[in-house]
Amino acid sequence: MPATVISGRKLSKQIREELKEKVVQLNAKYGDVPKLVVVLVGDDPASISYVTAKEKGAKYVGFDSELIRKPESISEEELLSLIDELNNDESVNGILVQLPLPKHIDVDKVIDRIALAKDVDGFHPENVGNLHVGRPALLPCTPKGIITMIKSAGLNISGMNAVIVGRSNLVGKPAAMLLMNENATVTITHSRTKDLASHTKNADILVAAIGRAKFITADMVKPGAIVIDVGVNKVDGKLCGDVDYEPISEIAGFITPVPGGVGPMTITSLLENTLEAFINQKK
Ligand code: BQF
Repeated sequence: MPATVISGRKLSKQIREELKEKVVQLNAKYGDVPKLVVVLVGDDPASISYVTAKEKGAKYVGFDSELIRKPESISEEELLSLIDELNNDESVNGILVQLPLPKHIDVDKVIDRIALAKDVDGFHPENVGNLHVGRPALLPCTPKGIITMIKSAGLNISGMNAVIVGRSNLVGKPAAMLLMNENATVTITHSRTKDLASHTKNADILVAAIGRAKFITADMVKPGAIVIDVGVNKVDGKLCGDVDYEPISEIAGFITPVPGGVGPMTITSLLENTLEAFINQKK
């Protein structure tokens, strides 16, 4: 039997309708709606498409949203003082600096500067630390979206073997932490892992976050597994996942498509985080 497709597009639509209603209620209560500010440095086409999706999502659910564009030539100091301004602006609830940044800017300095309460990407080390020790935190958007997708299919993560391929700070590591919080048994694999397939074949949940088109092949997948494809690779101008979709959809129990899978849910998680940040700042 072919795998059940977990559509991030459909799930995002549902959640965004719910968010829209919450925004109406919050506006009635506070006379104010959440405001998200996205900062884009330079004009990388992929980054432009990502910030456009974020703005569009924010506007759709009724947030105030502002895109601040700066030239590639902006100095680190100038960018840091822009963040200070946004931190001090009470009308701003969420701040997101689109990554990657130009090489002359230290990304760690930029992330460290964002006020903890407004860090809707969940990348600030104190948010990361809070997640690590199980305290309340704004969660990184992609891993948060992955958990939402698995749960939406009515699946109970507890006790499952979760294998993550890729150990980035943005996806692999925080996904491991969230899955562990759901009582999964977690393995993080990466480019130096020996006999990768021996790990992935044991996965009830397989998270592919490598960044190489069709890297995960059918022989690496356990029958019935939940396969989560985080890849956003451009191949001949088309978006392509890290998973070899067609053959694997014949083996897996559940699979997320690319496009229309984890990507839209990443944006939806950002909207959820912005709403959460707003509520916390009103308390
Ligand atoms: C879809 C991202 C790598 C590096 C930096 C919808 C997005 C992507 C795909 C999107 C991503 C990837 C984002 C789809 C934001 C996800 O329909 O499949 C939306 O906008 N993403 C980002 O901001 O920075 C990245 C990937």
